[in-house]
Amino acid sequence: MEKNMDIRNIAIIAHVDHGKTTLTDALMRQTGMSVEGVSMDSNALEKERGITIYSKNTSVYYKDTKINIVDTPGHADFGSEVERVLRSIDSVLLVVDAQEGPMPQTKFVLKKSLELGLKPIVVLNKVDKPAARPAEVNEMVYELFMDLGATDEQLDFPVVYAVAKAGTATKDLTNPGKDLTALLDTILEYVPVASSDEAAAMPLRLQPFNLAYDNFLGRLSIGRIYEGTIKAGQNIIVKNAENDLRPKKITKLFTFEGLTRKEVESASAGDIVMTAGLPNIFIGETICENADQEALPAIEIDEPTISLNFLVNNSPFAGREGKYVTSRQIKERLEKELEVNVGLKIDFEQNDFYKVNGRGEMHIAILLEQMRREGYEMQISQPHVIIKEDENGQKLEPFEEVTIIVPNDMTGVVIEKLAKRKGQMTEMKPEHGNIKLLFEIPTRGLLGYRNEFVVDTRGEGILYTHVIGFKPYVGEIEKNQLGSMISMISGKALAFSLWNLQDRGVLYIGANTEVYEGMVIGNAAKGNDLAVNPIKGKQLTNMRTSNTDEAVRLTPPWEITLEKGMGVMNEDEYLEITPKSIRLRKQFLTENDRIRATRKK
Ligand SMILES: Nc1nc2c(ncn2[C@@H]2O[C@H](COP(=O)(O)OP(=O)(O)OP(=O)(O)O)[C@@H](O)[C@H]2O)c(=O)[nH]1
Ligand SMILES: [Mg+2]
Repeated sequence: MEKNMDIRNIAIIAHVDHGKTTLTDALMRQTGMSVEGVSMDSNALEKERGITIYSKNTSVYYKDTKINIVDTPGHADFGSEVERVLRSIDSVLLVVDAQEGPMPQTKFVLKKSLELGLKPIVVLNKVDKPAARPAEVNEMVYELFMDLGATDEQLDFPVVYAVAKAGTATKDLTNPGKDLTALLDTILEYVPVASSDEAAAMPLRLQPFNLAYDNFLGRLSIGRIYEGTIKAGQNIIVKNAENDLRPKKITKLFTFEGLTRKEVESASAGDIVMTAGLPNIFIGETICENADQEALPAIEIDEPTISLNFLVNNSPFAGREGKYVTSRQIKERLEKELEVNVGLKIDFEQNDFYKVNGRGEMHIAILLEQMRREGYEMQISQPHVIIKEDENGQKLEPFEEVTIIVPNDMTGVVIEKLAKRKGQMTEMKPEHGNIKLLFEIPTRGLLGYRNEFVVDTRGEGILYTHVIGFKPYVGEIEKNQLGSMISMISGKALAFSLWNLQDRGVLYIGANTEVYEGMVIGNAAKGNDLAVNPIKGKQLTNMRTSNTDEAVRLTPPWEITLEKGMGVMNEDEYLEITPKSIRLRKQFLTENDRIRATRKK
């Protein structure tokens, strides 16, 4: 890098799907850093789900300035990732869908940005949508800034109108842009220069805000250089908040260029770099030149809120589909995950299971999905919330803010159910034709609710959640847990028997599914577990009946996915996960063993 090139550091933040990644991709293309078809959502799962899971860095060059950009995930379960990033950049592009307007996650990321004293640039995106209402949304964004206590300076935000998909931006809607020049110029105008000659002349201080992993280089840290210069091969000292010192050596140094990393000899204050050679480096530590330099203020990592066990798959179908099935293989994979998955904590103390703590069901589900794609098989136990104690011995549990948007006639059932689950309604107001409801609710009460919500609102409702922290435990929550319909036999499920069973609960499997004794094939509406025989054929009569089995009309099964399974599973069940299948099962497969197990309790 040239010596005194200007650097600007920004993050792109927004609610899910408002167009952060599309905008980042277009910025990279128009500055010549990538080509059509290349996306920041580079991970296979990200591509498939169409969401960003990991925040990622890129850099583009514009008018002799290097702009480091961090694209962040919009989904609330990855919200703590955004917070870390915000600590290390100088401004944000707050992207807001010009039709939808500010949504729950817009509020959370903006709140954090304002608290950190950042001055956002507002990008009203998707102004091409026929129902876009940029003027109105602009007003709503202004109100949101006010509600969140923005300073006068912050309230004076510039607004850029964009069609990220087409790669255009303008500051004046009557004069549509042809490219993203208007946005790039706004960035140069408003984002402070990342460093100064004075800072560059000081001894090195660098703080990682993200981790990455390379099979050859091991753990990598991604951080911002606040002061001084870092060189490949340099001996440095890692300091943490407790002021522990670890002398280490930077083996390799990289900066970002488009989507690739570029190996460099040195980098200076203001830049964002990736370092190799620090196997135990962690987010928020300080890399310094001398032992007597002060550590930078730590970056807090949000604590896990839910916990569950990972076990070896020991179902009768174990090992049929997976490549990696042993507990050692699962352990190694989880250890590797800890290298990069900052919100995750794992307890390897037990021999027969690993206790995995994460930031929500989606956080865990993404890990499980990654693992099954790579060929792993495993089982998980029912997720539980993590209960803590404060210094006075008071029990605390995680709470979430839930935003629900539903048609008017569905508010009754939502309010009733969330009240039962100890939710407190904090707001209720009309929002273009629908009703918006806000609740504060213990995570415990929310577990398993999503599935019910979809059914109760016939798929028309929208539900967003966001962890707000630990609060005093609210006591027992009574849930009308459904029972499970359990196969008492192994074999292939027949349409005829399923047809008889579908009145007694919702089926999770269709005809011809292979089942085993102890597998859960549906729920039992009556409440208690129900052992059934799903492979029984129609009794033969004198009539020709060979074709009746196919003729039977079945309601389509409610197929178990990772998230659905985690939501409906009971305490005494496991979710069996293989590259091809997700099955629910009883921990004890035979009825006798189950009876014996309950007697023991
Ligand atoms: N009509 C229209 N659609 C857009 C525009 N920009 C993005 N989209 C679409 O919006 C969807 C979401 O875009 P993304 O860029 O993945 O959104 P994101 O904010 O990165 O989403 P997460 O990272 O998952 O929070 C995609 O289908 C885009 O094609 C736009 O300017 N106009
Ligand atoms: Mg994205």
